[in-house]
Amino acid sequence: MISLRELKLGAVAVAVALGLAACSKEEPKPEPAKEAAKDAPPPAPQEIVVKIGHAAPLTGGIAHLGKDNENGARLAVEQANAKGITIGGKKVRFELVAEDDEEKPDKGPIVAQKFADAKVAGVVGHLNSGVTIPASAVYNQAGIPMVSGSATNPKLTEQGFKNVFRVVGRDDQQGPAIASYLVAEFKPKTVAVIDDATAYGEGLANEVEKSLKASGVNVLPRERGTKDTRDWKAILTKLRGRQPDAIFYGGMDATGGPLLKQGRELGIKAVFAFGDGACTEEMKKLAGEKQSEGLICSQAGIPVQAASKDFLESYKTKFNVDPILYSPFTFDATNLLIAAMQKADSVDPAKYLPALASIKHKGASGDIEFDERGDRKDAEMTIFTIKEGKLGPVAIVKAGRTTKFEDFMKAAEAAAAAAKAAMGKAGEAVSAGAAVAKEGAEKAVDAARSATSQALDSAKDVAGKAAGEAKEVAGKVVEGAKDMVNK
Ligand code: ABU
Repeated sequence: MISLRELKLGAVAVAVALGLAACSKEEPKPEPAKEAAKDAPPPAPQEIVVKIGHAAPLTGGIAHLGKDNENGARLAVEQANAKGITIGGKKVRFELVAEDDEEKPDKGPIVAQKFADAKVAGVVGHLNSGVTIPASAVYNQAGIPMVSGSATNPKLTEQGFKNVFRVVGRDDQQGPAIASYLVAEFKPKTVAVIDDATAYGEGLANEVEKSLKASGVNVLPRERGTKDTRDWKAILTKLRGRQPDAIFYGGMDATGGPLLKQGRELGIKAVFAFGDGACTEEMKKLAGEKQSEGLICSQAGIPVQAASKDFLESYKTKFNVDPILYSPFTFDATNLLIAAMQKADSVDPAKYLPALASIKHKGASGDIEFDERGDRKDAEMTIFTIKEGKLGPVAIVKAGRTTKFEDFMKAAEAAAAAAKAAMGKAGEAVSAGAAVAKEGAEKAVDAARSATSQALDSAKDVAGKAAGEAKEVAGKVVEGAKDMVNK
């Protein structure tokens, strides 16, 4: 006869045995709705729209340059959206909000306030220094980071605003570069300087004049027009009488073209030299092929034709025209804002601003870093000339050193090849590392598999034994129960 304790144990053992039996049975089929929910992909991250403002003249004499700037920014936004960027756990769709500031200084703050009201996360622009400088005060007040791809007047980054950046060089770099090229190549004794009375034109003319005078060149009293002057004949006729060896003009191509044309028509033989705003293919159309021959001009950055191949091809494919002047820079400016947001994992201007200030970026216009003022470190200056009807770069001035453009390109190509080779080596190293890691992982998986199967085997043994014992005890329980009933 078995004891009461054995009976209890037996009851437990029966329960265990029945439980084991139940475990070996097929699971009941889950309800279809529940199953579908389980198999559904995880919910897509929530999408947010991040606005980036772009401002430039889209009407008026330099609308072609404004559109070129906008195209650069638009291309960067579209490429970022095509990549599908996630920031702060949310999928981001960037939206370019483009405004026409009409090249008017008083329109700058109005457009800036419009952007602030629209809660843009950052601004690319403006094009003109004279518009960017007053607009920058509004962006500073609103805490909106802004990056100009073309404004070159030094004052822009000397206001102590922490949110203001530019990816082109400054006119106190550009002025000396074009002036020294003029002096070295043409050895002028007397130079006339004209400007368009804008922050850019006048500022650049001042820098050129300073450098020329430092080289011992006689500079004639300043002549001045406006950003809308198309008739320069009175000024040019006056200057013709002074017989300058060269004429420097600080202004944009829309006004520089007629200046050059009328100068030649008046029989002026002097060398004409212009700054970046008037260093475009447009010059040949505005002044005429013959009249524009021999023009020298500068750009406060690399020439557009030296921009990255990817950028040049993508721009042409998208807009069906070649980039004109600053679009590689506005493309970079836009990408800098986006890269800073990614680095900070935030689209909040206050949070990503420090990331923007310390960014290191490989852009279409070269490697970009900012100094403490927000100026581009080590910006290149390019000197161009129109020769045989072609506007082409002839020299690059960097850190006061002048290099022939062909030599600059050779060095850049060698550096690109070296970088490619280094990337290839890094890729091989990564692959080798990956192979070792793969082998290790396969071994670990095998070991885990065998441990699992051993564990399963012993679990089966234990379960089998337990079931056997349970059966035996259950038999005794039944017998004991029968005895108890009989008694
Ligand atoms: N850098 C030339 C044109 C733009 C400006 O006003 O600075």
